[in-house]
Parts: sequence; structure tokens; C-alpha cells
Amino acid sequence: MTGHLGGVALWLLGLGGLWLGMEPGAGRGFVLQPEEAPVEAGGARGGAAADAWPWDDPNTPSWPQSLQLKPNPDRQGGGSVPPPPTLAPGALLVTELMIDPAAVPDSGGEWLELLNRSGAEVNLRGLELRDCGVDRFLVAQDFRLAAGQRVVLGAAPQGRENGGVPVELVWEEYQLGNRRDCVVVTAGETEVDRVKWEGGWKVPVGAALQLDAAAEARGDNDDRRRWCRSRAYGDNHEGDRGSPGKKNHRCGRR
Ligand SMILES: [Ca+2]
Ligand SMILES: [Ca+2]
Repeated sequence: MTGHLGGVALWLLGLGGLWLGMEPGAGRGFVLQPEEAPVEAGGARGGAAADAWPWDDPNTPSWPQSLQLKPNPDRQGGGSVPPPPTLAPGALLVTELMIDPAAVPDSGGEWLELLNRSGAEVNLRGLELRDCGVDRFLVAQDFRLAAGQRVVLGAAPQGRENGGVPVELVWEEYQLGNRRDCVVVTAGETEVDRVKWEGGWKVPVGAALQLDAAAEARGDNDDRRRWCRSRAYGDNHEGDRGSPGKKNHRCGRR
């Protein structure tokens, strides 16, 4: 949460108690809601005018007690929550994962590639990335991905921080665990794709884990034997191997 109250807006003082809308931090909206704010007859709490600030109310001894931080679905991403795209399972495929970059820190250098296998253009607005922990990233903007095209999502925009990788959608509060984790792509209630890595997976350092080009064509990314260390080298990612936004190569062949 940002440290200031510049975005404070008084929503309702009266029947339901007191609601304060606070500037969302890092793409997530929250409201501070006092527990069971007393309401007097007539609807005004403690005689306060409906447009008064709570600290202006002489009957308010201090900042309201028991403030609770709760998700505010109306303010996620600074606006309304976009409806999820309509996608079938497998319509988008996770094809490449930079889990453990070496050229730059993980905090800026992680990325992943999604391939549109739906056969039609997809607007990714409303799509959500989850993981095996608590990380969530919702695509809040329109982003049209043509059939057969790839998009790179990552921790930082293309530049020094991410090693020059052409990231098109920058996530917040999302991380790829080096030892074990998963990427779950969801559209509303539909799980579109999932890749889970754990013991037995060889997560490369300084190279992306990429799906074999043949498996990619089949939409087959569940088996770790379909994945390998990328040998691709581009001039846009500072020495770490990978093919962000581009077709993968076959695994096990030179
Ligand atoms: Ca990592
Ligand atoms: Ca690729």
C-alpha cells in the first residue's frame, strides 16, 4: 500500500458504517473497513455530517479502531475487474520459463512465454496467472494475441533490469520459485494451462527451461521430459539463453 492517503475517498458514512477507499498498491485494491462502526438513529454516526472526515468528528476518539484490510473487487487494478476471456483448457500453452536467470537478479529477470494455440485471436485482459503459493497476477489491460503468436510476461519491462528480454506484460507480486513452483493460467473458473516443477526437474541457471518444439505443437507440456535447457542465444538478453517470444527448438538435438 502506498504510504499516503492521497487517494482516500469517503464512500459511505451512515447506514453501513464507514468505508474508506485507499489507493491500491502494486495492482491490488483494498479497502479499510472498521468493524461494526456504530450507527445511531437517523443514520449519522455520532452526529457527524455525512461529508466530514472521521478525524474531524469530535466523537471519534482517534483513528477508527479495528480497521481491517480487505480486498476491494471494485478497485482491483485501479478500475473494475475485467471479465475473464472465454478460453478452453489448452488454448494458451506455457512454452518457456526463465526461472533462474544469471545475467540479472531473479527479481527483474524472470519471465515466461505463452503460446496462443486457440486458433483465434485472444484478448488476454482478465487472464490471471497463479502459482502453487499465493502469487496472483491479473492482466488488467487489453492485450490482443493473434493465433499462433507468443507473448512474454515477466518481472520487468525490456531494459537493463531484465537483461533486455522483450517482455510485453509486466507482472507484479509474482515469482517463479527456483526449486519448485508452478504456473497456473486461469480464465475465470477455467484452468487454461498448468506447469508444475519440483524434484526431478532440472531447472537451469542462466537459461530458460523450454518446451520441446514438437511437444509444443501437440500442446503437451505436462511431462518434464518434454522440457530442456534452452540453447537459444539472442542479442537481447545479456548472455542468458532463451527464445522469448520466438519459436522453441527441439530438445536433445543439435
Ligand atoms: Ca526464480
Ligand atoms: Ca520461445
